[in-house]
Amino acid sequence: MAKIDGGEMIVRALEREGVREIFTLHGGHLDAIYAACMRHDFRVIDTRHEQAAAHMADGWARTTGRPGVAIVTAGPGVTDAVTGVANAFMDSIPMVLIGGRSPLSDDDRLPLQAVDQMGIMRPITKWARSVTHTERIPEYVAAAFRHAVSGRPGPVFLELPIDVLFARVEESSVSFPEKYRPQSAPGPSRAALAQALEWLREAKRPAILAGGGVWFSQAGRELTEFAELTHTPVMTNSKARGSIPEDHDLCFGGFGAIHPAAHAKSGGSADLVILLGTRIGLFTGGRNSVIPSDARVVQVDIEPEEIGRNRDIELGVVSDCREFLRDAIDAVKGTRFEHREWLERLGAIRDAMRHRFDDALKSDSSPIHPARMAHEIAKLLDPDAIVVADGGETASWMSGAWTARHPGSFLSHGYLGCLGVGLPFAMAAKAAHPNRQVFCIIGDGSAGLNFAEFHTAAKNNLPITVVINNDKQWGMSKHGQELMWGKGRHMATELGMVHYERAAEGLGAHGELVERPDQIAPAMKRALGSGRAACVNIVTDPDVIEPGTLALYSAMSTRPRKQETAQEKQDEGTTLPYYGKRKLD
Ligand SMILES: Cc1ncc(C[n+]2csc(CCOP(=O)(O)OP(=O)(O)O)c2C)c(N)n1
Repeated sequence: MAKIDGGEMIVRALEREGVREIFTLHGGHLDAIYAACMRHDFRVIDTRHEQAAAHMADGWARTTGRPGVAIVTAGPGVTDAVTGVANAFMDSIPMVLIGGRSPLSDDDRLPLQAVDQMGIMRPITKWARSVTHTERIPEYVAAAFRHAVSGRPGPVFLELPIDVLFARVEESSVSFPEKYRPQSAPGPSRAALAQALEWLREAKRPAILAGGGVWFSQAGRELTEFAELTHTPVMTNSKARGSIPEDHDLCFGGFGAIHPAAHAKSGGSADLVILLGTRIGLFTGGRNSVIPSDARVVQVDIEPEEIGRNRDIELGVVSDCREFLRDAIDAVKGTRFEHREWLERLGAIRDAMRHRFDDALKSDSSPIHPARMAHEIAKLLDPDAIVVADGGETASWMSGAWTARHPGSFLSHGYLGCLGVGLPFAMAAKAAHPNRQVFCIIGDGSAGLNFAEFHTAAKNNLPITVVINNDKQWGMSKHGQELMWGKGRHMATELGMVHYERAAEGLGAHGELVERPDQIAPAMKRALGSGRAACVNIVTDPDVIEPGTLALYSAMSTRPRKQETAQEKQDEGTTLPYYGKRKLD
C-alpha cells in the first residue's frame, strides 16, 4: 500500500484550490512541503524575510481577488510574518499562512523554535488552527480556504507540527474534501432592495462609495452597469480602485469628492449615499465623516456587524455586493434617472483636482518636485500597468497621479498604515500577472523596511520597476514634526543621501540615479526596458509638503489645548505661515 506524508497532502490540497505558487523562506520544519512542491512543479518564490512572504500572499490576493499562500518556518518564521498577517487582517484580505511548529511530542521540553504561535496569531486572523492528526491535513487546508474567502474575507493561520507534517500514512486512509463551499452568495432582502431603490429614485444628489466588498465579490462590471443605468456617480477607496475605470465619466476618484466642505456654497453635497462593501472608518473621514450628516445612508455589507459602525444608518442591507448590484440592475431597468447638475458639479471638482499641480508639473527645479516626478512617471507607464505605492507622502503623490483602469491594479496602504509593503506587493503582482507591467514607488524611508527583497525579485525573475522617492528623510514624519514644533525642529526623521540604486545593483537589480527632471524619462525607459528588477533612485525636494500632511497637521495644530507652553505657542505662530507659503511652490 502507498504511503504519503503531510507535505504531499498540503500540496495536493492547495492544487485543489487552484494554487500553483507559494511565498516562503526556508526552514527545516517545512522540508516535507518543499519536497512535495518539487514533485508537483509548484512555483516556490523564496524571500529574504518572512514579513515579505506574508505581504506577498496579501498582495497576491489584492491583485487577483484570490487568497495567496505563504509558508513560514516554526518560531521566528511565524513571528516575522506577524506584520504581514496583521496588514491583511486590518483590510479584510484573504490569505493563508501555513506555519511550521516544533514537534507535538516535545511540548514543554524546550525544543528549538517553539513559541505560542496560536496565541500570537489568533488576534490577527479570522481563523487559526493547529493540526494534530496527519490524515486530517486536507480537511484543515480546505477549511482554511473556506474561512479565508467566505463572508467578509480575511487571513487564516494553519499550524503544522513537524511530527504531524512529516508522518507518513496510508494514502487510502486520507480523503480530500471536494464540495466544501456554497455555490451562491447571499443577496439582499426584497424589502431592503425596494427601499434602497425608492430612495435612489427620490434622490437629487446620490453617490455610491465602493470599497473592498466590490472588488472581492468581483462586482466591477455590475457596478459600472448600475452606475450607467442610474446615472449615479461612483467614488472608490484604495481597494476598489479601477472597479469602475477611473477614466469613466461616472467615476469621481476618492470619497473626498462628496466632502460637505466642497459643496457648501453650491447647493449641498450628496443627499443619498450608498456604501457598497466599504467600512465607515478613517477612509470615510472617520467620525468627522465625508458623508454629509443630513444624507440618507444605505449601507450594503456582507458582515451584519459592520452596519452602523461610527454612524447611524437609515438602511442596512446584509448582502454580497455583486448580488445586490445584480438584483438592483434588474429592478431599475426601464426607470429614468437624471442628475445632470450634480454630475456637472462633481465633474468640476474632479477637473480642479486633476489640475491642482499644474504649476509644479512645469517646474524644472532640482531637487525635483515630487508632483512632477509622479505625473511624469504616470505618463510613461502602460495604461494597464499595475501600480504599487508605498511610503508616507510618496504613496499620496502617486495615488493622485495615476488613473486605475482595472480592479486590483493599484495597491497601497490600508488601515494598518504599514510601510514596507511596496516591494512584496509588486513582486506578488508580477508573479500573478507576468505579462503586465508592474511599477512600484517607495519613500526612501520605507525602502529600508524590505530593501533586501530586490534580491528576491532578481533571483526569482520578477522584473518590476521600482522608484525610490528620495527626499533624504522620513518625509511625512519630518514635515509633521516641523509643522508641530517649528522649522528645523525634528527628531529621528533625517536620513541623508543614500545610493539605493547602488545597493540594489549589489542585490542583482538594474540601478539608475536621477537628479534632474529631464533625466526621469530616459532613466525610466532604461529601467522598464531592462527586463530586470530595477531601482530608479530619484532625488526630490525635501521641503515640499504633500497637501494631505499639511491638512492633517494644520487641523491638529488648531485643536484647543488645555495647557500650552510658551514654546508651543511660539511654534504655532511661526510654523503654519512658513508652510503656507512654501506649500507647492
Ligand atoms: C512600519 C511603519 N513604521 C513607521 C510608520 C510611521 N510613519 C508613517 S509615515 C512615515 C514616514 C515615511 O517616510 P518615507 O517612507 O520616506 O516616505 P515620504 O513620507 O517621505 O514620502 C513613518 C515613519 C508606519 N506607518 N509604518
